[in-house]
Amino acid sequence: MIQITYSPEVAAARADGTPIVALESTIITHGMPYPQNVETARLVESDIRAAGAVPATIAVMEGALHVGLDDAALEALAQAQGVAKLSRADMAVCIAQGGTGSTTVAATMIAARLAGIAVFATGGIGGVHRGAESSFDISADLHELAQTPVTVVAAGAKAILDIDKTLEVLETLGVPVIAYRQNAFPAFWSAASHLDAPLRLDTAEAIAKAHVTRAALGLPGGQLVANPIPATNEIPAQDLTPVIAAAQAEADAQGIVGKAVTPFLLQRIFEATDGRSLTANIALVRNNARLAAEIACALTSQHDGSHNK
Ligand code: PSU
Ligand code: MN
Repeated sequence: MIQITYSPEVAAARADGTPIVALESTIITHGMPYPQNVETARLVESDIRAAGAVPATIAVMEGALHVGLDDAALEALAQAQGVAKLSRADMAVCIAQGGTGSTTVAATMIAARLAGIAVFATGGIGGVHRGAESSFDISADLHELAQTPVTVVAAGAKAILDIDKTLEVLETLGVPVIAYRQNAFPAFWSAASHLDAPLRLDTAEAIAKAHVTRAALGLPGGQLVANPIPATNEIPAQDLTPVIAAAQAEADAQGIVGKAVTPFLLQRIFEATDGRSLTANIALVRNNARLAAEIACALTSQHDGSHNK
């Protein structure tokens, strides 16, 4: 088994059974500009602590798989240039070569499972890109949800994606897609997309129970909890539609492909909305962190309950 470097805070939580929430680091290195990236990372961590859980931000640093980063490591990652963006395919090579990389949703799920962490908060998962019928660009995040038993709290899929196709692929892969307290599947910067999520649950306890039940059925894979951005922070879909279309057209014209697509689109949308997209992104990640902490706490109390029986 791979050796994991735990932060003192996460090591203590593991020892005394405090609920833990995993956090990814690609959102820091590729999803937001400096210094808002590190400020957001700190806020998200304190939101999780305030909700009674411990945050575990995950990254590979000089060949070591870190679960829980101290403030100096967060700052270094946030300022670093050219950090590798690690998914399922490249994590092992990075570690074996002694490299440094931030973890996407897929790689963070892999690390969380190794560390025994059941719940993970992010902004939005990767999905099926627009034009996937010719580009074949489908995020490895979707397949990870089908095979790694972690409950991922996200504000749906990023609106830059093809949401219809993303939901179809999740259905094919057998991933439970659970909207929180509404019927509509959220669209990242907007609380609702044009589609309903296949499932809906209204409490953290119900989500925790579904997580445990899925494992009890012997099913591999996790759950996607789709938590809408708070109404006060959302950007109406009609404001974003032309911005996203223009960003996508630019990406196509410049021949942007592969891992570079999502960071390119997020940066262009940030510029075109005068930073409004970033303000919304920060609000939705914090909202997801709070719900993830509640789910982690509910999972811990359900386990404690079953031990007492
Ligand atoms: N959520 C955000 N911003 C991000 C991401 C998620 O609010 O930048 C990252 C996640 O790491 C996710 C990745 O796994 O975008 C998707 O990349 P791709 O489309 O290349 O699979
Ligand atoms: Mn991709």
